[in-house]
Amino acid sequence: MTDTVRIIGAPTDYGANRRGVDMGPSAIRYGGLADELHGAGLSVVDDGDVAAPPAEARDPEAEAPSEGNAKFLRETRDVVTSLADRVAAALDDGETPLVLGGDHSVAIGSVTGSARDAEIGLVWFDAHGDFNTPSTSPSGNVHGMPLAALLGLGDFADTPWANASGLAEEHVAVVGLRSLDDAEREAIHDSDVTAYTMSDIDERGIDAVVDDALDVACAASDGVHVSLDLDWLDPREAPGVGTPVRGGVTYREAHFALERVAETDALRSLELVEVNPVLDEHNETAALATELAASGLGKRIL
Ligand code: NNH
Ligand code: MN
Ligand code: MN
Ligand code: MN
Repeated sequence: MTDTVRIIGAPTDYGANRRGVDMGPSAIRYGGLADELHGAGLSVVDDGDVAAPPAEARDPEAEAPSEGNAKFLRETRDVVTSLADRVAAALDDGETPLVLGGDHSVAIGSVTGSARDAEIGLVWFDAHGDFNTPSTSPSGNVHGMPLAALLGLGDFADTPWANASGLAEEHVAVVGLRSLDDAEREAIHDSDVTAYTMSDIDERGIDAVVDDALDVACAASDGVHVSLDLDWLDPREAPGVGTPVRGGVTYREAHFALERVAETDALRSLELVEVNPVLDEHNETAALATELAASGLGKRIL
């Protein structure tokens, strides 16, 4: 990665089950992001937020892409398309994009932008697989679909704005799974994505699992995008998320994993998603996100 980090906010809640996650970028900035990154010795540029009109502003008459039961797919398309351009522009300018969500559907923009004219790897830290498609999703929430979208699975095969051309299943690792819908479980088995559950971490330790995940992603030639859903952590550490699942990684395991990411020197772009300040306790999940970003971007204790 480069020494300058470019912050890009993507304040959406179109894809989530609970409102409020659109305030994530503000909460993470307010939680001290720039200070944390400066403390890590990095230069920081804040590119502001991509335009994301509130869900209430949608025009019910406007034509929506026909994608089964996926909610707000048209709004999601508009946001991720401009986000992809911003991420690609940051990389063109020699800076490291740091995307702040928003719900996890914004990853469609971060990853397609990062994978533009490049072969990238992807590490997806999450309690969930995000492997649903519009026809398999039990909720219709697009935050449960971004990984399937990026890989062009199912209905997404014909969704050009969602497929990341420079991303192959062989270069994708998902870490921390503990909540999967039945169709997701099957789709992950049928794919060439490498997936690690919380039991894998219990059995082998965070270091072995994260090393293997990074080996998978670092096999791509142009670097790695890291997508960090804050619900990857145990809800005791990260209460401010819309779909908490007990039994997640600890504070130290999360930092260790991000420190390992930094050590690879392969980080191309990073994103922090699903921080919901309405559900948070004294902004602690947002503050935790800032710390994890600093670890991932190379903060050193000694
Ligand atoms: N699997 C569920 C769904 O598709 C929940 C997804 N929620 C997430 N994913 N936060 O990371 O609706
Ligand atoms: Mn997610
Ligand atoms: Mn999740
Ligand atoms: Mn190794």
